[in-house]
Amino acid sequence: MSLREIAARFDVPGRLVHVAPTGRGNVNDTYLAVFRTPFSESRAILQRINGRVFPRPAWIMENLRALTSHAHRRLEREASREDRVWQLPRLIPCKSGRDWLVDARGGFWRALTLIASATSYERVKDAAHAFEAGTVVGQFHRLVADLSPARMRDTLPGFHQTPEYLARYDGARRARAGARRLRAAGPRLPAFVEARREFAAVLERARERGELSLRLIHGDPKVSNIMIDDLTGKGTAIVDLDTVKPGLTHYDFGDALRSLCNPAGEEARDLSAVRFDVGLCAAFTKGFMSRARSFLTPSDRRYLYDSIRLIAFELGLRFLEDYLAGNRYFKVQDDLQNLRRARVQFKLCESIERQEQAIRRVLAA
Ligand code: GN1
Ligand code: MG
Repeated sequence: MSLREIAARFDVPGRLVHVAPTGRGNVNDTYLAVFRTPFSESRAILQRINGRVFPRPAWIMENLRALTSHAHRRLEREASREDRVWQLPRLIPCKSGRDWLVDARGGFWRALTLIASATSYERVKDAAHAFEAGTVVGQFHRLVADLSPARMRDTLPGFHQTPEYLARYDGARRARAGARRLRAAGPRLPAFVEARREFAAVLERARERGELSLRLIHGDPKVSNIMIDDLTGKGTAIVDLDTVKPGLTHYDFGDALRSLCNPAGEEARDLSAVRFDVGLCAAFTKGFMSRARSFLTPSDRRYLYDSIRLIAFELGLRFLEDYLAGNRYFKVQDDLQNLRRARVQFKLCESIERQEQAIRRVLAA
């Protein structure tokens, strides 16, 4: 089945006129499909879920249904009190009535509505952008605060559980090819990891002690998944809903900040440009708290700093492990890309550590 044939199976009004890759996802394949009638146009996002990463794609769809029906109902109910129209993509079923289709090669496809007249950016623009991103992430958490995580599937077991990534890294560095790759990359990377081995369990230990509890999370609130309204400049939606599952709110808080507060971006080639910008962190946190303050507990707040430091470290570790294992998880354009990405996150993590006191002050405000 061709891409065009797949796109045409989804229930969008009109005839398919265009379908082409869009976005820069590291895991799934994403396309924009355009349909036209003699008097209108509809656009949809078409995605093939990466079956190597997500063992049960149908569970993603179950979570998505539960999330969006809850969120859309609440958004409607609250609409008249809001200063904007908050949005969240909706599933587009196939003409057959099913939510997804599987192609002849086993590829798992689904379609989502496009958030129109809005843009997501690969890198942060300014403090106003960071503030709006904060409102979007906070609004997402507010919306799902009354949705029981026990009802949702764990679509990606171990996701954001740093000790598990450490164990995988240990496996990769002990394998012959991984050991060779790690040696060639120099002694600083393994030393960096060793110095943070204890710290890696900080959030999981807090969860075991009952200080933090499972909620529903987005899982991937990086800056490029946050949509800013082109017409008003306000945050309007968060997209990329594949990792919505039970987890700690802290995974999202840390992930959003490690992404947003690095103005050089994840793919930076010049390491000296990579740093954690505390001003952007302050702006994001202000936006986030404007929506989320009411349901964060004092204990939640105590771990916010750790979450930022941890997720930067964890993502670096994930990139490094994937490089050692031969680039099987994250898509790459060249063999060294995951190694470069790891260095960027570790550099960012160091910058976070150096500014710990200033960051803690901003988070307490
Ligand atoms: C992956 O595929 P994408 O770009 O949405 C990854 C995230 C990482 C991100 C880093 C399922 O997200 O955890 O933070 O790359 N998603 C998965 O860019 O592993
Ligand atoms: Mg994602």
